Amino acid sequence: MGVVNATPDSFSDAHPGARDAVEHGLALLAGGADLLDVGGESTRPGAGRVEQDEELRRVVPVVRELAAGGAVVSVDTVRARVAEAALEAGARMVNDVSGGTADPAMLPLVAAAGCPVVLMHRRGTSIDMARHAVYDDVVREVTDELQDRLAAASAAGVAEEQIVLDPGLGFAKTGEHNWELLRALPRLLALGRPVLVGASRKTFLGQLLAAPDGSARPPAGRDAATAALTVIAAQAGVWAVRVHDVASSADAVRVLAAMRAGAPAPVGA
Ligand code: PMM
Repeated sequence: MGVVNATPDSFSDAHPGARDAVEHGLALLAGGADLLDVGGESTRPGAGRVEQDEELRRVVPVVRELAAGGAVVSVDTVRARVAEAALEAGARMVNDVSGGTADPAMLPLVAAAGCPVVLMHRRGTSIDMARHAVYDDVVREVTDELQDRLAAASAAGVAEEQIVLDPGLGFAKTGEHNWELLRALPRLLALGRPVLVGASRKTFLGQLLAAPDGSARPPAGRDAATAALTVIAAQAGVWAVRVHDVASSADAVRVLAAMRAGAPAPVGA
């Protein structure tokens, strides 16, 4: 899943104009993306809300053009109205980082549309999530809370087979919480639903790759580490990874697929 941020303020990879965002989406498809995730509201820690009309203005034209060109598009939004407009414009999936908690109309909308939905785990909102990063047992609590979201979606009429779960790396999680969740991917998969992982260029990778003076590696220098996590996620059996640099992760997945297939080395190699 390639990230298309139609936002002026994402922590990495902002594409403020519709033309710019569409071109970026096309480049991600050329790099091997199966799916494009278009979002108009930054979720970086501390980010304020964008007005609904502004989010619609950013997202809908980009979804429409990419979908018209044949791309499979998901819309990254917590607003039912934005999800609805994006589905009308050709999106086929909704990616809700609030897991259906931010807007009471979201789960009923998804149920009525009959489309797949990503329910991501988070606590609090972008404004206050840092202070919610407190767990006794992060894996058990995230797993339990995802199970609750699954139950809420089912109760709202969403077919279980349409639901994808996501541990929400970095959303009310410290770096250590993220690593614990990544080590526990089999436990998330044991919930019985496909799992999406979004580790791409996130702060915990910047911290892992910090310079000797302790300063975090900037986002653009985190793609090799992201691709390493793509291998680990794919090996564990996750359904998709949400990444900024699609080409490196697509290559990584191909390597894993070749290993699994026992593919012979090319002649002359
Ligand atoms: N991360 C971001 C935004 N949307 N959606 C899902 N399902 N999972 C994620 O981990 C996730 C997401 C934040 O990253 P960005 O600012 O690069 O979009």
